[in-house]
Amino acid sequence: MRQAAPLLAPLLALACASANPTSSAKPAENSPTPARADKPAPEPAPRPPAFTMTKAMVPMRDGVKLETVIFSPVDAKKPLPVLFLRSPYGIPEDASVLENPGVDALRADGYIIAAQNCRGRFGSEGTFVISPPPHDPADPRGVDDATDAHDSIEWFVKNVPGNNGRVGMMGTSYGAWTATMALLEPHPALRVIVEEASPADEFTGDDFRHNGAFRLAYGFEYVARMETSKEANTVFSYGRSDLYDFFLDLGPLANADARHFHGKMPTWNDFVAHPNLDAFLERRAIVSHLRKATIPILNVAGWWDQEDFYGPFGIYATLEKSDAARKNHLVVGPWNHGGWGSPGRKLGPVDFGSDTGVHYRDKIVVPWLAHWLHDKPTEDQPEATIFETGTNRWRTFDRWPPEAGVTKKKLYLRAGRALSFEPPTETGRGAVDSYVSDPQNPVPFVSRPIQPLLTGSQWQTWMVQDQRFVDHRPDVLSFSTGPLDADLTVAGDIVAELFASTSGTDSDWIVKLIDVYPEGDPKPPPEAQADGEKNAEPAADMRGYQLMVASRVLRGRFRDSFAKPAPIPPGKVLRYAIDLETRAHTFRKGHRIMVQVQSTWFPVIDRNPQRYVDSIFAAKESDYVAATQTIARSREAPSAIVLPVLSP
Ligand code: PG9
Repeated sequence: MRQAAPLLAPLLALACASANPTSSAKPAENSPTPARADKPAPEPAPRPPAFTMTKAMVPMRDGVKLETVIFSPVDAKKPLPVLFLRSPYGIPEDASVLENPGVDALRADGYIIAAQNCRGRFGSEGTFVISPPPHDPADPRGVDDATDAHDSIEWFVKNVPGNNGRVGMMGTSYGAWTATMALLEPHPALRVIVEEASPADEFTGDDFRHNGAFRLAYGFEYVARMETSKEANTVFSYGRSDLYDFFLDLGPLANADARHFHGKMPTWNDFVAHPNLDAFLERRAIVSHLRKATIPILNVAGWWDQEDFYGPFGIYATLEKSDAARKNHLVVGPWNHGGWGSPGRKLGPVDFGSDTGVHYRDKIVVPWLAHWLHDKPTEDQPEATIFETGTNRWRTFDRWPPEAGVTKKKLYLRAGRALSFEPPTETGRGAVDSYVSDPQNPVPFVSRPIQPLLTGSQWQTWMVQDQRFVDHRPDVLSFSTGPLDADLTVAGDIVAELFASTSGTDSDWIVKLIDVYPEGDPKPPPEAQADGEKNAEPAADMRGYQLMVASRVLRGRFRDSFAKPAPIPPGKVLRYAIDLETRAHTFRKGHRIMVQVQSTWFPVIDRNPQRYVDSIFAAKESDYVAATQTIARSREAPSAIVLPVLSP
């Protein structure tokens, strides 16, 4: 069955609906507050059709034709720009998806909307490859997603009645990647790009690997979804109620192919063939090819994006190196993957105090598109528009990460599972904490039973789950400050410096930075509210809540080089720098800061066997061994988390 909604996610985002590009299931926690059921909601008045739909097979330079639908407003009074969306997830079968009051803001400005299936997906001809690299520049006949965008735009401006010769590309995730690819061979009619969570580098930080550690559950399920059938987004049947059990029973990674894929999933074969960073993987990272924002581009990220958080920052930073013309901008909100399409007031139980998704749509992206495609005068787009969580407010910065007012401060791991800005005074080998990491009993990344990622709802909000579900495990070390006596804001890039040893010869180091909410007695039930209809949902009990604000894994073998992994000398204390990416968060007065350290995070990350093998994709059952992990907190080996503290 075709899935129209994913492709139109960016428009549905404008349409105030929650749409996730890889899931038709909506995250309940991210949905608008339901109205109380005691009064039936009035039926919305039927709306006249707003768009006519035309189907086209749009020819590319190599003769391949791509399946495309074009929606033209019925009441256009002047030639209009085209908003162009490309993805591999399917195109709508009719215009009903646009008959939504939320599209009114766009409708008022007036756009022709074109949606296209990438090569080899659904009715598009050609061969599908997940995020293929750009063609060899020496090959004048080469094709890729940049040439496909170019050739489509050429066709639109010549063939779509009523277009004004301007095109904007936008998309979420894969769709954002296709829009960003258009920068490599931009058609002169392409005037603006909005990329919402495009991946930038699948080895370092996006869907499939983080710092080289394999994102097992996502990689497995996504590949099965996309490479089982040309005509469908396939739902993999696990035959189990808990993904934790499914992947643990799978055993060594090699069994995924032996038992399930049988060599038929090209992308899985690529994972296996390229365990380390190499020329093949570098060519696949869009950041290796981007040079300059010759077209205005809005890079949009969500703080709790479970798929492509690294991407928009990577693209923004790459283009920023040569952006004297200020065409490259950043927007970050308190969202999961696609959350900019939800009301954005809440993510899971975490309440941000206002409808941040609505703000993004009404105040940022609709005016931005209108400016570049309709010449509407608007205020200058700030360099970086950032939602600071904790204080829950939008702020603007003239660069990201910010430098003005930022001091890097080390928060040290101390004896008694404490965290302190005072460095440790103890010396010697005794100033350590230890745990046993057992690949046969890995730490789950979200509470069990773990649902399928792309059809369940857990995946959407796992990054805001209360971390108390693991803090009592003996293989999770939790270090904490006392209650803060003043707000503490971090803005910018965070790094953990671990001085650690393992009894094994390879190890994962996972560090989580957590905001612990104050304890206390339960609040009395809220008084009946005057606007009880609107605020019917009771506020979540957040006492003691452990909210993960940053988290990352480093696979120890890659500590010095992603291209040349090396075994860890057993028992040797080494310094590991774990990049916890970037944040804007205020730990409020009375909250505590916590750091958790662990060595498994399953099955979001595959198990490190902990015995060094050349490729973990070829590890044998007997390579998966328990190891004693030791984290130093002494004067000579002062493990710490380095925070970019922003002065108030
Ligand atoms: N995160 C998805 C994806 C993008 C690009 C490559 C592979 C996966 C998506 O949501 O489209």
